[in-house]
Amino acid sequence: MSHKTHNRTAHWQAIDARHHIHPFSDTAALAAEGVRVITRADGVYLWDSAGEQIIDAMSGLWCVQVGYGNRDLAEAGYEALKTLPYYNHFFKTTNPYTAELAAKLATLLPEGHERVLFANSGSEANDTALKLIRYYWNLKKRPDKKIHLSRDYSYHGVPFAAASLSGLTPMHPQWDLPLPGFEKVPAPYWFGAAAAGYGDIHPDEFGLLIAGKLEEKILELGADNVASFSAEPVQGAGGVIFPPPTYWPEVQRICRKYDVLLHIDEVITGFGRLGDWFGCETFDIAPDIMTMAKGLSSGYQPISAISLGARMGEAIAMANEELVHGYTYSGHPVASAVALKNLEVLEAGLVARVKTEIGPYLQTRLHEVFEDHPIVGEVRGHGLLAAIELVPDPAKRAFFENVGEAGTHCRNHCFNNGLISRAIRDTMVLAPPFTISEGEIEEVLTKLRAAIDNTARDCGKL
Ligand code: PXG
Repeated sequence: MSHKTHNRTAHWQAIDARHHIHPFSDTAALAAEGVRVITRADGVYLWDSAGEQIIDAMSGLWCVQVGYGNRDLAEAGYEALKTLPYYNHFFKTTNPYTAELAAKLATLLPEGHERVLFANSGSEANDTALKLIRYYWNLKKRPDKKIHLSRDYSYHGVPFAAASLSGLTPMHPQWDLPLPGFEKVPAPYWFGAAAAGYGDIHPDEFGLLIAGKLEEKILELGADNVASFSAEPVQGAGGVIFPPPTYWPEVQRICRKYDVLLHIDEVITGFGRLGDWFGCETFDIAPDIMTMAKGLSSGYQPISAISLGARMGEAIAMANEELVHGYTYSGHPVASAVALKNLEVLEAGLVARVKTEIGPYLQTRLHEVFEDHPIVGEVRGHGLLAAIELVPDPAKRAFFENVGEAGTHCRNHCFNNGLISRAIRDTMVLAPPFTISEGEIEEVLTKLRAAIDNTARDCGKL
């Protein structure tokens, strides 16, 4: 890192502190502490303005599937920028990049998903999905079907509707949310079952029991009033919650029985994170509507998509009226070109690599490294998504009294040692780029082990 850049750190920190309000951050505290300035990235590494190298085991915000610095994506973007930097799809027009992207997606999506809409973020995709669900039931002359169900600990984005749909409760009070018409059911969080009062229950039994709570809620509200159930195949930001194997089949049976549309949010699980193109494949889920973002472009450009299964797709495409919805940048040509190239790169071997090589490697090594650790209660994961539960006593599935403290300590130890991992309550999370090598996984594990050892020392357990 050049001397000049180093000298500018204080300048960037000062202007940022004065003028930039950060997402999900305490602005005053951050200004006092001094923000870290990330200046460059390559492969699985980031560099800050002081020249420190950081290994990013979170793929940014769970999105950089192909790793940083992919030249093919950069060149695809540059070509599109030169050829058609902008045009929209409102006025009876399309462009080759977006048309090709829609067609390519149709070959990868679950059966019957032939039609897609584009937006710019996961939040917009989910807001759009909720509007399309409303519209569908209005078209079907079922205007009472208006309530959107979703789960505790879910993350679906931050606009009014998507935040209302989200079940992470800290997302609500500042904004007087949730809006009316949003109801929650419990998450299939087996590790937390004992702490939540379900006792020492087998995962299979727990999966059925929690799916049963969805049925109870539908009956309580009246099936005629329930529009949809929204869920991530594996809950990401809520703590990397993998459902027991009994959960998804039962949820689908219930949705079909009560004619509740199933909306699957693949924003984190989509595009290979679990070793299949979509979590729907991994868990054999047949969604009515699906939303995706992040890995669609590996985060290189802001773009998201909403795909419609046969039932919704036909009804909406054949409604014989204008669809009164769309963004200035829906299906942006540059973002579409980059996404198209990204899918090519993923298809050329990276998704398969997650399934058969690097995913299994990470999972095996995680179990080896953290087995019998004095504060590790569970290691769970699949593909390149994993979670490590930090607990005071691994023999019991009970949490630390002051939830979040151990996680924050551990996250800080990681950060100070050049590793980015995410702490969700007291769960450490990994979601590295698909290009990560075995050697780089070893680096992540060495640093994470040191951080968890230090955390154990902090709380007197080592
Ligand atoms: N759905 C899911 C499942 C997500 O994880 C969104 C929707 C919203 O996407 P946008 O593009 O609007 O952010 C997300 C986003 C975190 C973290 O700290 C997670 C997300 C975003 C920011 C932070 O885990 N997920």
